[in-house]
Amino acid sequence: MASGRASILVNSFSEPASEMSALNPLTLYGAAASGSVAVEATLTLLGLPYQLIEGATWAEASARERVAPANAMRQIPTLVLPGGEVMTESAAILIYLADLHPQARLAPMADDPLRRPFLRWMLYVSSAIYSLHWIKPDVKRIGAPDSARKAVVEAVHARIAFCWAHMDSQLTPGHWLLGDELTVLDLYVATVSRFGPWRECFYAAAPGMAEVIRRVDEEPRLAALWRERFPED
Ligand SMILES: N[C@@H](CCC(=O)N[C@@H](CS)C(=O)NCC(=O)O)C(=O)O
Repeated sequence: MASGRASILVNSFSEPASEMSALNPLTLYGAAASGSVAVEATLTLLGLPYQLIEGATWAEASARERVAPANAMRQIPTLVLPGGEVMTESAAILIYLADLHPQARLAPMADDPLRRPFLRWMLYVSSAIYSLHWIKPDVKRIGAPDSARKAVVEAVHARIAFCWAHMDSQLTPGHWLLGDELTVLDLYVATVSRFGPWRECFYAAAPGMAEVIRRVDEEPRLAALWRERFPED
């Protein structure tokens, strides 16, 4: 993950879906090269405007303080709904947004057999892979001394590679990860697979998913967003 700007931006990747949402937009605490980009990609595909409060929480104390009133975990993505309710947890936010807009077909519905692998892998990416990244900014978080930093980060990266390989062995992608429809799982994997140990390791660990995720990168509705939000790739 890269360091981000501390500024307030209004998304320019999508047109307002309705006058109501334009007047009362969502507020998203996020940062370039972070998990919020999956949420930004979803909001872009849904055409929902949002106010983005930028800040690289893993790198800047000021960014952590900025999000703290909304999310005491001091993490992003943190989404504030128009009525003021706060949502955290990237997988939950993505599933919620997709379910709320079924016409966009960004998630299989509850009675679709694909709903099971959809939920399984959404929660897996969150719990088995994304959560491991919390260790890396400061290995003392798990009680390891700074002198062990290199070994701890290597072990985390090895575990992440193992987890991608396991997922790859269990999925048979179609045009997209779950078949014919692009879902928020594609956006989630395209985002989290860009965190260290970076895409090269993901491609090596998960050759079956690699082709699909390259396709997600090239999705025309998202190309500008990916370019702006993962500028170092
Ligand atoms: N379980 C959370 C994890 C979110 C998370 O780890 N976010 C990172 C940025 S990508 C963060 O804010 N880290 C702050 C820190 O390391 O203190 C989710 O899935 O949304």
